[in-house]
Amino acid sequence: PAAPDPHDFLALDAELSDTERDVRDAVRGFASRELLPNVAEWFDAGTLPDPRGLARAFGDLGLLGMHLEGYGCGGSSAVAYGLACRELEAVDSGLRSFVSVQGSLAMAAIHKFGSEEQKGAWLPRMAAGEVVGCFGLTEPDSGSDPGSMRTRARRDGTDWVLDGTKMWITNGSVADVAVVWAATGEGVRGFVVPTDTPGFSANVIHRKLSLRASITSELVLEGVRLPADAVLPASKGLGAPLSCLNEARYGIVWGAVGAARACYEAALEYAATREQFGQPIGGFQLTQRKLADMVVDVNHAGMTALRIGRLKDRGDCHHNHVSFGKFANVAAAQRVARTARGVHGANGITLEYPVMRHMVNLETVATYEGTEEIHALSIGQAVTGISAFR
Ligand code: TGC
Ligand code: FAD
Repeated sequence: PAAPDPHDFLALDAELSDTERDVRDAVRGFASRELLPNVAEWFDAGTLPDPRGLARAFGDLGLLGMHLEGYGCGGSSAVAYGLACRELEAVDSGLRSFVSVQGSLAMAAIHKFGSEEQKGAWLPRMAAGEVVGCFGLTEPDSGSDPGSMRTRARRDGTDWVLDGTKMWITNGSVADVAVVWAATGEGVRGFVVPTDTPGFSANVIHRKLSLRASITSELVLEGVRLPADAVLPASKGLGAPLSCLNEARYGIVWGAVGAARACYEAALEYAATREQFGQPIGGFQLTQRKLADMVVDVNHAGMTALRIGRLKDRGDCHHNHVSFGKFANVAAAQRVARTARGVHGANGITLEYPVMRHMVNLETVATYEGTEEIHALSIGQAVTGISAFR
């Protein structure tokens, strides 16, 4: 048998279909041409300078809502979508987030719970990247426990009126449309809010030390009056936003593999070229142990992503499987990023190398879409049958 390829030790990509490989190559090619050369500058600037241009480019590539059916969406397999997330997050978690929030949160909410009119009005333009969406669930005092949200939607005649504040909303101040979750007399419901509606405003959150190549905002809703048809008709209860989270969390299961792979590959190259004590640092036993730990984490995470993707494609992926993948793969990527940063010595703390950028991005990835603790509790509940959330 052939010796393992250091860049795909368990030959996991050999398990992919031709179509899946084509998606991988198209996204990897675009990412290395258009994103990788610029991402350190964007991260340094703490923003995305041209989010609308980026949305159109992602739309042209077919990445926005690529796993949704119809309405101009790609209808790809879950594995193909996962590979796209992997290749984007190998560049930067913020870029995968851009695609996740548009396709797996804002578009998925409209696709799952919207009327035919809402789907037709929004999804084709969102798939093309002409319209940018955001997803407002988290609030200043309601993060892991979204059921405690204070944003309220009340009826006024046939209209709805929304009041409240959403916090930490990716693309909030770029978006043309916000999917906002609010408590109503009939439980939590989703609303499609054009961001030019009077009473809606968004403020960029500055001074982030993580996910800097991504725009994060506060949304303020003050007496936002919406017509009766702004509510997502099939959204009833907290399960509705949570089912959208499953889609975005699934993308993170794969994305974390990309971030981990990028850090491992950077460390492998650095270990081969950096010399101390008259030899490449990759020749020291302690460095080899680090490379061994990293390659195992990257491949374990890759296997987990592929397994969960195949379960999803055959309709057997429970949300606890997604919790397993998010919990395991983000932690693995964090270990790899920290180790790779160390292998780079002083160079590792700069933006000349990707490792510390990934390392600090992964602090966000471990927090959003359910913290490490929340997914540990989901897995704990799944195996014991006992809920320990409260
Ligand atoms: P609980 O009583 O357990 O559940 C309420 C209802 O929802 C159902 N459910 C789910 N349904 C689908 N998918 C899931 N993952 C589900 N989890 C629970 C559940 O069966 C129940 O249904 P029913 O019919 O019985 O009413 O709710 P709880 O209040 O105890 O909370 C459970 C908990 C803690 C797991 C949940 O609230 C949670 O996941 N918290 C974390 C919040 C979170 O992840 N927020 C993310 C915000 S969006 C974001 O971060 C975007 S980042 C940008 C990017 O992705 O790049
Ligand atoms: P908290 O819920 O206050 O948690 C604080 C700590 O307490 C954590 O360690 C947590 O694990 C722990 N904890 C909480 N409950 C328990 C428990 N029962 N048992 C044990 N430990 C517990 N949200 C959106 O809606 N849309 C977005 O687009 C979005 N984008 C984001 C982008 C960025 C850059 C960031 C950082 C966040 C984003 N979020 C978004 C918000 C994100 O989902 C929340 O930050 C996350 O759900 C955690 O909520 P919190 O920050 O309020 O932390």
